[in-house]
Amino acid sequence: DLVPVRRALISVSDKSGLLELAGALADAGVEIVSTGSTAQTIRDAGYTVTDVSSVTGFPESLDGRVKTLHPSVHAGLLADLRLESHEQQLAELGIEPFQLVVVNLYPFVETVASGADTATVVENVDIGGPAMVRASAKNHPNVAIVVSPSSYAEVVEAVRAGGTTLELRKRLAAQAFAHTAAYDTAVAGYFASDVVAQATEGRPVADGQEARPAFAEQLSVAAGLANTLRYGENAHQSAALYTTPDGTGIAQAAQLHGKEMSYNNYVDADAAVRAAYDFDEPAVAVIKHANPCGIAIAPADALDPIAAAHAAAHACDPLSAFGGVIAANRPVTKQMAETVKDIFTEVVVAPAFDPEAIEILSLKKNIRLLTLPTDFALAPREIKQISGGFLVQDADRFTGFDQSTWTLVAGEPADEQTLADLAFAWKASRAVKSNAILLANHGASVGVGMGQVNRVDSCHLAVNRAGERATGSVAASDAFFPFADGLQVLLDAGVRAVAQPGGSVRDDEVIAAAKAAGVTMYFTGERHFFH
Ligand code: 93A
Repeated sequence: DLVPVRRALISVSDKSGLLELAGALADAGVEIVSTGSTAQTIRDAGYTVTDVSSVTGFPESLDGRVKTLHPSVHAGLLADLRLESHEQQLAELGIEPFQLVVVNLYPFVETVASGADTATVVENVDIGGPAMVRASAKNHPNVAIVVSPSSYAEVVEAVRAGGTTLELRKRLAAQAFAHTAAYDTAVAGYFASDVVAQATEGRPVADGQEARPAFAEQLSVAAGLANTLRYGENAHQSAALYTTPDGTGIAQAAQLHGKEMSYNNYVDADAAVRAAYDFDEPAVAVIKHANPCGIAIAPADALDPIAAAHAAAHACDPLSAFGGVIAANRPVTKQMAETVKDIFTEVVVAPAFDPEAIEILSLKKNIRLLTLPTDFALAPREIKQISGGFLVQDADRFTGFDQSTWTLVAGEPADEQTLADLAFAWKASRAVKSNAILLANHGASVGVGMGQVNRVDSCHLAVNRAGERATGSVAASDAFFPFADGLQVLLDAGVRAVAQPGGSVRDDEVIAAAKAAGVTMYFTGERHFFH
């Protein structure tokens, strides 16, 4: 099964290692056939090369769109010389077979990542290259197909040793098909993301300039920008982190100190940032299992605002904060570090750390310290995998939050402090997994009910967590109360005001319950499910 190499076809966009390869093939007496700039590069280095146009008898045309797409090339790639009939037909047609094909494709992924316009991106969809790659890979009993400069050395060695083995050609064919599959996935993602953008924004996407998270995701998979993680959610699951080439965010946050980030660390740090970074005021979120066990903003008169916000967030549920992940949207101060150092904490993420804070926290060997600027580029869309595909949606953000659009549906209009607390609770509830009920007072959560499959249980959970602090607190619900029962749990606990989207068919019953308790209730008109 050894195939000696007499004739090679080389057509590469990435010219790294090309001259060493061409030199080695020339030395081994191999005839080299090549396309435009590949041929030029080889010729300039002093090696003999045959232009593909002299093989096809057809000029490279249409700005290079038609170079190798010709029977004289493809019959030479596809002929199975184990068959007498193929050998005979090639002879009749006057076509010489190839035994080695070296192709790498137009740099599609890199062109998109560079922010090029649509026309340039489309021009970088390689057609002739993948056709040669697939033809040669299909015909691996006769042809060795090389798609990466990292394979040149091995192939040259085989050529020198008398030919390529079937084992090598099969391995190269597998790489080749994987390569064209990844390439087409990136191309498909690029086109599909326009469709997604149009569907989610209700307007056509101009010029391919939209951000493309779905595409970026696929790009990074295609480009292999992956970091292997120690394991996944559990020790028996292998895992990796893929970063998007054009993005910033928790996946790219700089680590100042501590052990390697784990899969769960990333998930929780992402949730923590989602919770804390949306606030304009100094804010801290403490996260466990992607849910907040406390969120707080600093009181206006705090001397050390971020330390005060942390203390308040921690106080919400100190028991759950053990082993948590903390996000702060202001630099971590010495005072905050002094408190955090005594609480077992997995990760702290903040825009910066004061030098004393780093000094204090780095005494803890295991705590991971990450920096992420507050103006990091938020992914405009979110992707969730389901079996057989994935779902894409616009990210849920508080853009242009405007409390004056709320409707008072029960009780007296809230005073300024209550309105501020309701605004805080409402924003904070967005970071809580549904069904979410968040009780707050003075800019800090005092009880959080999360992730329950009915709203009544979430109300009980929030009230139980808050204990005595439920009395006089305000409540936010991420979605409407379908019945009055959940709200009644909050009213019985002494909640003084409630914000919820409204929109239930039983809104009248819910409003009546609030009125009966003399409690203020606003409809926000917007739901913030988070799963
Ligand atoms: O535009 S193409 O899709 N049409 C072709 O017929 C064709 N043949 C080779 N692109 C084609 N190629 C690609 O050109 C190869 O995949 C390679 O990436 C590139 C090499 O061109 P040059 O040698 O001119 O740099």
